[in-house]
Amino acid sequence: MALILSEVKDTVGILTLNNPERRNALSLELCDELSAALNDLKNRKVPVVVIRAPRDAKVWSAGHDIRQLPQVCHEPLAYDSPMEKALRAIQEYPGAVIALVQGGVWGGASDLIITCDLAIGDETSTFAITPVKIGLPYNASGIVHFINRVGLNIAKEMFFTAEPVKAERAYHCGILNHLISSKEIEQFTMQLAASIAGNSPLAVAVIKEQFRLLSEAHPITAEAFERIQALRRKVYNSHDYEEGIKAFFEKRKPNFRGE
Ligand code: YXS
Repeated sequence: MALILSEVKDTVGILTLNNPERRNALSLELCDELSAALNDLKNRKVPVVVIRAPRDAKVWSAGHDIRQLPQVCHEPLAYDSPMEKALRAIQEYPGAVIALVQGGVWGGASDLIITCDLAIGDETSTFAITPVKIGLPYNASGIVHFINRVGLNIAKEMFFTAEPVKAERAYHCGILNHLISSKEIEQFTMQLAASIAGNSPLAVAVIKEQFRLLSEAHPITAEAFERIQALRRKVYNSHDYEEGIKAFFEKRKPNFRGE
């Protein structure tokens, strides 16, 4: 069964997450299919892509597939992991990538949404980033995505609380470009996509790459880089990370010890 359904309507590609049994968790396989589908649309010179879950989904995506998170003592969000590769495929797609969001968005899927160029949500959309729930150290590029999108204080609140941000607030803090009713969101998103597709694809692609290069340009010293890696290693080597994953599978609250 395809985990990503792909179709092209006129000038707009539509990629639909298709793993409802696992609440569209971003499994290694689903992320690989997402990257491959984006690459296929790129080769077909499709100027705009919409990424969505099935209509009226209660859960847009449950985030990284926790069953597939590497066990303790291994980097959980490696640069060359399928999820990180899929996020870069979105960033590097030579055209606008628009998230059409209905339902709950969890963990790495929230990072995916804010990595898209635009996000359109309905009243059921919520957004949570949850590494502190499982004792996991998020990665630097993901944190930069949140700082750029919602600003330091909102990003810190999202990471520290791991609580879902509801639709209205998601719109006011910049996660969503538009908050549109569930009845109208599909038509609205397709019209927006078609209007962008009618503009110069070369200019859109180059301006998108300029935004990426300029917004990701955070100078960092070698010492700061090494300090980030050392701090993150401390976390993914910790009892808390091991306990966080175990608790998820045992469907219980984790007993974190801070070590
Ligand atoms: O028990 P079975 O086998 O039926 O499977 C259940 C869940 O275990 C499974 N499932 C997942 N499996 C792997 N990874 C996941 N993230 C995940 N989420 C769910 O799907 C089956 C149905 O789940 P269930 O019964 O809970 O569905 P529900 O409709 O009652 O609730 C839907 C959710 C999404 C509210 C609930 O499943 C949930 O809270 N899931 C975990 C959401 C979450 O914390 N995601 C963060 C993943 S870690 C991540 O993305 C980053 C690494 S980070 O942590 O840094 O943000």
